[in-house]
Amino acid sequence: MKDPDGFRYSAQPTVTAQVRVSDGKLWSDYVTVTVNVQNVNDSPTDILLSSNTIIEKEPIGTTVGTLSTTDEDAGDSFTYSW
Ligand SMILES: [Ca+2]
Repeated sequence: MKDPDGFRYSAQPTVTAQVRVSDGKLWSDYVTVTVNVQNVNDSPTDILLSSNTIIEKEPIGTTVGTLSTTDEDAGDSFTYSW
């Protein structure tokens, strides 16, 4: 069984399909099968900076803004580097 768009837990955690089997002579009735899609970690998709302006001559260590991240996995925590 293949999903043409790829299985995505966030879009559809279970996939249901109608399946019919043949012995080459006769077809059986349709049966419904359900596939449970297991969630895996996804990469963060965006980084936002709440403010990008600072007044000149502010002391070293002054906060310019706060970074936040978009990630579809609830509860993930993030580290930033540059
Ligand atoms: Ca993630």
